[in-house]
Amino acid sequence: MNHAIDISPDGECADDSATSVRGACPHDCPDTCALVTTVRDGVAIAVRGNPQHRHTQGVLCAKVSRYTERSYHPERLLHPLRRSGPKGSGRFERVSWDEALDDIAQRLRAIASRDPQAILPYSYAGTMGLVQGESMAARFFHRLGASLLDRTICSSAGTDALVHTLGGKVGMKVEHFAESRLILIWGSNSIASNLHFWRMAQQAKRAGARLVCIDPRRTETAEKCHDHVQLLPGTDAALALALMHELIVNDWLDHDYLANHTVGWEALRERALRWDPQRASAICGVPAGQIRSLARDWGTTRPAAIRLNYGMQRVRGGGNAVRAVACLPALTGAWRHPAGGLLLSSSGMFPVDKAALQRPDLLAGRRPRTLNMVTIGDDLLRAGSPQFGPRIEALVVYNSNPVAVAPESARVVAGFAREDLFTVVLEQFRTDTADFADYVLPATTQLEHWDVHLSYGHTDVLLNRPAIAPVGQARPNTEIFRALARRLGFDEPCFAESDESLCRAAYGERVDFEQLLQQGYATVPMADAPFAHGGFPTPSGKCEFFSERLARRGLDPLPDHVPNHEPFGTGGRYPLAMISPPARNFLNSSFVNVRSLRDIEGEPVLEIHPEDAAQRGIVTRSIVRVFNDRGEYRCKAVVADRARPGVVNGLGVWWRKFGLAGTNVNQLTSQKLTDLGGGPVFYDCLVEVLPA
Ligand SMILES: Nc1nc2c(c(=O)[nH]1)N[C@H]1C(S)=C(S)[C@@H](COP(=O)(O)OP(=O)(O)OC[C@H]3O[C@@H](n4cnc5c(=O)[nH]c(N)nc54)[C@H](O)[C@@H]3O)O[C@H]1N2
Ligand SMILES: Nc1nc2c(c(=O)[nH]1)N[C@H]1C(S)=C(S)[C@@H](COP(=O)(O)OP(=O)(O)OC[C@H]3O[C@@H](n4cnc5c(=O)[nH]c(N)nc54)[C@H](O)[C@@H]3O)O[C@H]1N2
Ligand code: SF4
Ligand SMILES: [Mo]
Repeated sequence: MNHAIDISPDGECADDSATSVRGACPHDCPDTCALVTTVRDGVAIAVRGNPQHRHTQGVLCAKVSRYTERSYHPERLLHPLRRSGPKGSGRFERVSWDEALDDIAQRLRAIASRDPQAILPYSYAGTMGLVQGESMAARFFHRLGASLLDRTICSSAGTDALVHTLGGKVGMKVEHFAESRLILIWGSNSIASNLHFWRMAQQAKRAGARLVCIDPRRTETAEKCHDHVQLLPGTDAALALALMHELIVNDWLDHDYLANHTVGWEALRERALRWDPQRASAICGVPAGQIRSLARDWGTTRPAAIRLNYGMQRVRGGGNAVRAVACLPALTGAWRHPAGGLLLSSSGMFPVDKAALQRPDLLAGRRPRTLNMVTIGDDLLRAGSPQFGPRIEALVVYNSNPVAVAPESARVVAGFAREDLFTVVLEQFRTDTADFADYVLPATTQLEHWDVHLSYGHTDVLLNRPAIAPVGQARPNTEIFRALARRLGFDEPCFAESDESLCRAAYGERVDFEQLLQQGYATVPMADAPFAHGGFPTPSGKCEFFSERLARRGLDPLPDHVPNHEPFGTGGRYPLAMISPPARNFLNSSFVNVRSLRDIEGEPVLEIHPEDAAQRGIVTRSIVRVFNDRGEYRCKAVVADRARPGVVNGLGVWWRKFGLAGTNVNQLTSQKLTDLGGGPVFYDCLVEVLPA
């Protein structure tokens, strides 16, 4: 409690005995809200959005406005646990921290003495905090010489695509969408997953802007837009190329912008001219007339903007799709206006000193192999070989729930069930992954630790101060890795660095830490209309339609339509395409165990179009078998036109143990990868659905 400061924002504190502590939402969401936690007698009694923070505006989503329910959950892990039954049985006994850490250190030391690459860290964005994410943990694994993890499970296709088109994760400022006259919401269910952007879009709509949603699912966002382009999954590049076709033939082009600020226009022009709307219509499954009218909107409205998001990336051609869409603003010179252009992720605009946090120098010249987190199922089952390196003998999981979220669960579960695998899981709850651990170590939540944040939806840095003491014996991730480092004899001073000092190191002098301490957030200076006069952070300084760097990698230097691994209409036994976007009241697999939120979601469901349902004798609430060669999943059907014909929506990501037959939708998804970035293809998945 000594870290708590009373900020008394307007009307926050009802009485003198309560303090308010400023923080940041840690979850993997573009909005990175500023939180204010009210604490009385050492107990957090409410978590609210900070009304003074311009992006949060005092509003949190339903999930985090009930954060005290999560932090004080009766099933919070309160002390270390050691496995006492067979792998995966979820049977554990309580042990002391010393017992657990001593044994873990000894096991890791023994494996490392043979080959430290047999140890694999596995983490993602359970917290997006720069400190409780990859700081002390990365130092520990670097010093150990463990295998490196390629953290691809969400955004790497789009990242690679943006790097090779615009030069990085850069783009419009979110606040300017409020002034746009046309907004394409492309592969984003903003109401569910990017609420504070949606508020900007609403503001624009009230001022007369036109909103178009491009999504195979009729989402709550699509319903509130003026037009909905309900294309087949994995066909976005075809749509974007046809839009270019129309811009060219109607001369809705900014010739000056093309001449001065782009590379490869002639080549792209030639390719796009092969994509008339008729051809795209056949691939995308939308009327050619709708494509033409969308092109007219994009070609003739100023300022026009695209909120591009993750939906289109989770298919084989996800990288090319993002590249194709990212070219569109340059064709019309949309970038000239602050309210024109595109935003996928703003995270590239933060001057984070990663090396200071992660200390790759601790590798001391060693070059461990890198494993792709998407293929954890296959990799855990692989034998040692000269190509692969050593068999994985130990796995240390933190900030992630791979048994629920990684593709092709049958393989993932088989890997985690290996009796000869030593698994340590740092967690707040007994997740599906924790059930497979040899040791489960209780981790603090955001209310209990320090952290500092960037955002991928706005441009403010946020500081998170602890509001309450750790619940039970929980410890911050950093503290757990410090303790392991001590036991392994890592005596470099960096292993003694405090969390507050790590928070300062994240941005060094580039962000005013005193301001962060005072108000909880600080804005990263960034130009409005960053590319009005070109100046893209690419090697050429231009928007690269043609990428020399991709050509050098032996890849197509121009964006193209890359058909799905499992294209619609070719499935034979598996005629339906399944996508599995998030349920609104969960965040990936987080919050599934929070009762009040799970009650809203009800149970795992599959949305299916009335025509597809009728052909199969499926009615709403009937239990269906969803299956393909990788496995089978049972859930309740919802017959509704939220699903388009031919596409079923399996809303995720439920914990397996809450599923009807102990599985979730990832039983069906594949470990294949995207064209760029080595990302997952969760939405590139053919299935059949039958009554159970
Ligand atoms: N409430 C809530 N918010 C979240 C999350 C959550 O689980 N719940 N997850 C967070 C995380 S980690 C992420 S990455 C983001 C994800 O959020 P978004 O970026 O919005 O991405 P998705 O929800 O995966 O997909 C968005 C939309 O794309 C559609 N879609 C599926 N396939 C395609 C396609 O091929 N083309 C197009 N154009 N659209 C397609 C889906 O139907 C969905 O409605 O949200 C974050 N915010
Ligand atoms: N079928 C399908 N699968 C998907 C997706 C999909 O749309 N469809 N979405 C994918 C996407 S976009 C993503 S980003 C991934 C997300 O996958 P993950 O990053 O694994 O995200 P979560 O499922 O939220 O699990 C995060 C876990 O971290 C824990 N945690 C939170 N904070 C801390 C902390 O401070 N310390 C420790 N030790 N633990 C903490 C939480 O309790 C939670 O169990 O899932 C992917 N999987
Ligand atoms: S999950 Fe997103 S919308 Fe909800 S509080 Fe966190 S940052 Fe804000
Ligand atoms: Mo994600």
